[in-house]
Amino acid sequence: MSPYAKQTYSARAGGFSNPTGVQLLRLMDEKKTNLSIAADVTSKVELLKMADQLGPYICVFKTHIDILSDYDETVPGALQALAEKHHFLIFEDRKFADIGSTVKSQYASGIYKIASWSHITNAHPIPGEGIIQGLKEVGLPLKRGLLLLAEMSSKGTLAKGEYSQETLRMAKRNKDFVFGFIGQRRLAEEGAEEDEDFLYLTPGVSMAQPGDSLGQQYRSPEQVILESKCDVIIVGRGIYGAADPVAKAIEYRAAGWNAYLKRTQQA
Ligand code: 5BU
Repeated sequence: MSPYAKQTYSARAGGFSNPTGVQLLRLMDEKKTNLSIAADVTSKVELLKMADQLGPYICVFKTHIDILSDYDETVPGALQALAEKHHFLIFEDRKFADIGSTVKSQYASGIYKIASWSHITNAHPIPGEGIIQGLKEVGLPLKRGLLLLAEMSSKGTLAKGEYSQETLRMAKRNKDFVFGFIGQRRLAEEGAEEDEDFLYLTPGVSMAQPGDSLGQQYRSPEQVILESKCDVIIVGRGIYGAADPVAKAIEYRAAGWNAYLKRTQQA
C-alpha cells in the first residue's frame, strides 16, 4: 500500500509545504471529517444556508460561484464568516485552463476576485506549467493552495494515463503551491513507489446512484477512500438533493470517516 495512505491526516501534515494543505490535513483530524460538500445551488440564500447547516460536518465547502443568479459582493464575506464559525476551508472549483497571464487576471480580478476569499482553487494542467506559475504569483502571497485536475469522474474523460502522470510531475515541481489533485485514485509514477505525498480530493461520490444522465459516474465512499486511497469525498446531489441534507451529510461523513479509520488501521 501507499506509505502515505496508512498514515493519519495530521501525521502527513509535516510532508507538505503549502500552508493550505497543512491546514486542511490538521482540520480533518480535529473535526473527524473527510467530507466536502459540492454546493451547486443557484441562490445565495440557499448557498449560505447550506454552509451554515452543513458546516459542522465538513472539511471543505466547494463552490461554483458563477452559477449563482443573484451573486453580489456580500457573498464572499458571508462565506468566510461561516468558514471561520464552523472551521472549514472554501474551495472555488474554477477549473482554470488558460495561459499563465490570463489566469492571473481571472483569479485575482473580475467580478468574483476568487483569490481574495477562496482558500483552494483548481486548474487543468492542459496549458502546461505556466498556468501554475500565473496562479501562484497571485495565490502564494495570500497563502492559497492549488489542486491540479489529474483525472475526472465523468465518462470518456481524456485526463488519464500519461496525461495524469505528467500532471503528477508538474505537481512535484510546484509543491510550494500545489498540495494535491482532483482525481479518482492515488497516483505514483509508473514503475516507481510513491515518493511524495499529495492530497487527493475526489468527486463522483454517491451511496445511492451509479451515475446521472450527463456522464457523471459515481462510486461509494469506501471505494474512494479505502480502495483508491483518496483523502476527501466530494458529494453534491447525494446530500443537498436529499429530503434531509443534514442527516445525509452525517451519513456520508460517517461512511468516509470509517473508511479512513479502516485504512489507517490496516497493517
Ligand atoms: P454531484 O452532484 O455529486 O454529482 O456533484 C459533483 C461536483 O463535483 C460538481 O460540482 C462537479 O462540478 C464536480 N466535479 C465532478 O463531478 N467531477 C470531476 O471530475 C470534477 C469536478 Br474535476
